[in-house]
Amino acid sequence: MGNLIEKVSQRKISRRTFLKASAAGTATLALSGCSTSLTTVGTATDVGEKEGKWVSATCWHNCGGRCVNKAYVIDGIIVRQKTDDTRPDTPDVPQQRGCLRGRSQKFQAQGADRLKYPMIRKNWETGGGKKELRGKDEWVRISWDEALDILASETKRIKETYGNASILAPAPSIEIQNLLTAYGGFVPSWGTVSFGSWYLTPALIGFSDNCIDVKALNDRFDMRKTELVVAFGMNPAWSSMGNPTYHFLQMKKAGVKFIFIDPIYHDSISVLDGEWIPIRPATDMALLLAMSYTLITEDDPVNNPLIDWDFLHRCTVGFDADHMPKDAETDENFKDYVLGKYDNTPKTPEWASEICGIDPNTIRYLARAIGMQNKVSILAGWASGRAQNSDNLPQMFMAIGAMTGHIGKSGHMTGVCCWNYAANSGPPLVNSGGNGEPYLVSPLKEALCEAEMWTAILDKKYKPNKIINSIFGYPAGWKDTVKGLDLKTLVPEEDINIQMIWHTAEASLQTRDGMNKGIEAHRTVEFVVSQSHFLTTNSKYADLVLPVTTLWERAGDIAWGTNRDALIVSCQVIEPMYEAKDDQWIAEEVAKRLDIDPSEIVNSDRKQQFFNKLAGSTVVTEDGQSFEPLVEIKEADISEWGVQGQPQKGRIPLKKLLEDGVYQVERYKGDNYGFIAYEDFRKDPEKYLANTVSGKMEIYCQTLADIVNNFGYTKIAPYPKYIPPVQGYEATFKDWENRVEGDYPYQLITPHYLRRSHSIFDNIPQLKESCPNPVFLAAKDAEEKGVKDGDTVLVSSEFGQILRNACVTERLVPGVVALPHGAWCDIDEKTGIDHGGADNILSGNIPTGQGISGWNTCNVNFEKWTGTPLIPDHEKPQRIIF
Ligand SMILES: Nc1nc2c(c(=O)[nH]1)N[C@H]1C(S)=C(S)[C@@H](COP(=O)(O)OP(=O)(O)OC[C@H]3O[C@@H](n4cnc5c(=O)[nH]c(N)nc54)[C@H](O)[C@@H]3O)O[C@H]1N2
Ligand SMILES: Nc1nc2c(c(=O)[nH]1)N[C@H]1C(S)=C(S)[C@@H](COP(=O)(O)OP(=O)(O)OC[C@H]3O[C@@H](n4cnc5c(=O)[nH]c(N)nc54)[C@H](O)[C@@H]3O)O[C@H]1N2
Ligand SMILES: [Mo]
Repeated sequence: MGNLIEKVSQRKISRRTFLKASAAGTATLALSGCSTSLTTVGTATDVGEKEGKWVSATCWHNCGGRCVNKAYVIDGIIVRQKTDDTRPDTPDVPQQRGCLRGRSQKFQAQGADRLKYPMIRKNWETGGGKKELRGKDEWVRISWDEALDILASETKRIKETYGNASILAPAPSIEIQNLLTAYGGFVPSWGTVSFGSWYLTPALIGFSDNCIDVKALNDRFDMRKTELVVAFGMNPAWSSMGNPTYHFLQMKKAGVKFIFIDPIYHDSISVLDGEWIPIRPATDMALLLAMSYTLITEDDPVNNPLIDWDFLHRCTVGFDADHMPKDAETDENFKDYVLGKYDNTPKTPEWASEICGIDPNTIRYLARAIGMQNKVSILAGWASGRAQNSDNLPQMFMAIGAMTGHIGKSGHMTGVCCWNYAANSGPPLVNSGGNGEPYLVSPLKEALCEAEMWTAILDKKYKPNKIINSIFGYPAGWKDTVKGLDLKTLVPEEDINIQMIWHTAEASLQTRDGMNKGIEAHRTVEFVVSQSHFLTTNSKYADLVLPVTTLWERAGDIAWGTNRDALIVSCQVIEPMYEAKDDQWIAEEVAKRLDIDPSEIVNSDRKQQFFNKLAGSTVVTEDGQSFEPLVEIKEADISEWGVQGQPQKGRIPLKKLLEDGVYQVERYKGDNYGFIAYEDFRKDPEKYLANTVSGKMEIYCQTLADIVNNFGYTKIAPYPKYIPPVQGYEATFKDWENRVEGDYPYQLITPHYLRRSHSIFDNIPQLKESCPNPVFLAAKDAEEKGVKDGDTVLVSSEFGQILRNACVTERLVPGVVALPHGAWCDIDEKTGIDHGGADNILSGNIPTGQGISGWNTCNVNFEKWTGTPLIPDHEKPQRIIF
């Protein structure tokens, strides 16, 4: 690559003429950030007159949607985007249309703030060199050779000095995971990230096999047969882009009524004309216990049948004294707990109301509404489980679904409706093949819980545990994992000495608990490296920053994640920007320098990997009984691609799939792809056993209590019991009994926000302008504190402080502050206050239960800021280093 800076200065394209060639009026960034334009385009007039072509593309983010995205490329520059137009749009077979973020993807790929070259911190020296300057030092451009040599020699030095267990790679990309494993191992991180208590609990109690369970609910056509949806902490209009909200609209058209239980009157409630029952965060357990109390005390099998005794009897254990599982170590049961037998506190609506803030009569109304006589769907997002001490909450959802019999029947369901598969459950109808790459697992026993990852680095102590022994720890195979383990003895703390942090395709410094501690930890270790597209927070606080290619600069891929109906493909859209390299190339180059044979960690290039996935893709047969190859591949395709493979017959020719960018299974009413979750189990629980010790759904689950308690953080019961979160509503008071307000009297929640996919897209000026990322304050609270809409506000917790401009709204429960998740921090080094509004500046490091990251349990205070008001985010300069 020649000198890009020189080429930039030689560029002749004027901004005005370029804009003419570009559909969007906001193409300035694409222009100023685009290297490929520099060598190939010549003048603007050329661009305007040249024919381009549409290239199938897709997003590469963990955003809650899975959509088709197409890029119009002229001479190597993306000038415009569109979304799915391969078919007509109908309610049953909708187009897979993209969102505001997907349609801004070109501003990402061609952003002016893309990292252009490898860079090292100016004051860096072997061993660290002024480590406290991380995050504030200047950057120096270096060559790839220098960068790779530094990276390899620091990895070697640190391994030889401190051992492999001094190298932390939090949630690493596979190439670096393989590299570090081949080099003897590293310390991965583990955590409940998205799922909170939905991480381990469901699999242990027989309510799903995994934290991501696409088979937990009935399919989208059957959902239209329900009469009432009661949804807890679910806002698909914000957090499941693509079709989920459209599927809900079809339910509404079919006459379904919606009740939403949420601290926010959000856009999904308004679009579905739902009934809003405002609730305080992390108090769903109290509400559900009181609903259970109403059901138990009002049920009359003859005159007022609310409880499905048949289902409880046949399919569950632990509901009452007559149905205890054999391995129970106490004689306590759920029903008697609800009635107050053990603590003299019946869980009445009046009891719950004090905690959750919902009127007792409303609680009774809700309980009656979900009684067994009605066709009800009880749906939950993960958000209410992203709370400290919530390990029994998924069990409570299962218990209430079982009590009311809304499991395993058409029109009835209970479970998680979230993320990519919201409102579109059932086994996928079309599947990607594998890429054929190795997956090596670090042999070390050390792994850090993300809720204490940063404090473990600072304190040099961590809590090992016996259960999470694989990197992801996905729990479907929990029985094998815990076989032979003594779950009654706790593991003592152990020493750990992290001296190197290797960041890859994650934003952990932003997205994990307690950023201020995280920054401190980053300023303590001897070496930090980060591979990224932009100067993200991970990179800003690193020593060495390596620019990597985006998916659009690679050979192509199939979108990961789930979209039951559709398989979405992406081709290479543009050439690599500037000196950006593939993560895989970096891993191979470092391997060579560490005397590791690259073939140990990588099998083939990206093109072959893409081909493997395509060739292995399958699609359901018309009768719904089996799967057949999706893609037809000819000998000529194989030689054109220059890959290894065999010709095969398939549903769609390779070229057509790549051109369309999507293959979608046609669905229609009465097709063979309907799905009722737990139907077999409900019909014959003796034959179709649940994956539990008893083979039933366990409302009392000894395994759950034993496993969770063995993590050694906090203690739970084997059945749903209310435990106030460490930082929950009760903790907003210094003295709960007398309701004396504490120093942090508000509860913070961090909803997933339209501007971003987590931290991704936060640097896109267009999105910043359209979604300003305020802090949402309840009108009553704002008035009490003299804060007006638009005022700059200082939000403080025990752990940090941020500034944001206020959006004062009636749509939020008083006592709650809502700060959108994922903004990039922008810390004023003089005051330590974050002007970016990063949510995890406010969160602490408080692991509870199964190591939960309790995003929605964080207590804060706020006040009007008397210093200089904050300018809108989009007016701040971009982070452009070179
Ligand atoms: N306070 C609070 N914290 C939360 C949450 C919350 O609600 N509140 N939500 C949690 C949830 S649900 C989740 S899933 C996590 C998400 O946590 P993360 O996964 O850490 O978040 P992302 O912002 O998606 O970070 C992905 C990063 O990888 C980069 N990247 C993408 N592709 C590549 C690639 O090919 N190579 C390299 N090197 N980099 C790449 C992106 O640019 C981005 O910087 O956050 C969690 N954190
Ligand atoms: N725009 C956008 N969409 C995304 C993402 C993103 O970053 N941006 N991230 C994706 C990912 S990885 C994930 S895991 C999903 C997460 O998606 P969700 O789990 O839906 O996450 P949230 O947006 O945090 O919360 C949804 C709703 O729950 C409410 N809520 C919070 N706490 C409680 C509570 O204790 N009880 C009740 N009843 N309600 C509560 C919030 O007010 C909000 O309206 O989103 C995905 N979609
Ligand atoms: Mo997530």
